[in-house]
Amino acid sequence: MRFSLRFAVGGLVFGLVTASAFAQDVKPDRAIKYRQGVLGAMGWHFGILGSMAKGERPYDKDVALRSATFVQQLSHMPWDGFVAGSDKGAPTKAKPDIWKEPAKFKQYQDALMAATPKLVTAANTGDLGALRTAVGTVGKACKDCHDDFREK
Ligand code: ASC
Repeated sequence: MRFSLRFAVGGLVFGLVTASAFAQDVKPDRAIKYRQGVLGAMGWHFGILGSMAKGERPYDKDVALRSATFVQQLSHMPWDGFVAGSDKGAPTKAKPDIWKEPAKFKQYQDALMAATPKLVTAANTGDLGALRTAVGTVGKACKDCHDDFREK
């Protein structure tokens, strides 16, 4: 075999082996803890916005904008943790349906990621009414997915 061809085949084999080894290396318990950490951080910051929306915490534009920005960024992150085989391996409320209906799960992810920039826009206006509306929209996106895919 020509040297360059051997090199290319070798590279391909190496790539395939390392890619599959990497997929297997994500231990279910690590994936579960990763997504719970991200969702927990998102809940922390969404909770701050929720309590301002309800008047349980004084409205503060800078605090709201900071938490809204975190929620927007975090909303992209949990999904990496729902790897195949991580329906068990550590305590989790994730329903096995997540891996049986991936298209539906993806729709909920997309709905959340489409809604969270509205929190940032609303927080930037400095208007509590606008923030309340965006909190309602994002909270519904959280709830819609939880209703179908999270154990009570
Ligand atoms: C939160 C949080 C959720 C959502 C959801 C909205 O603050 O932790 O899971 O809001 O309750 O309906």
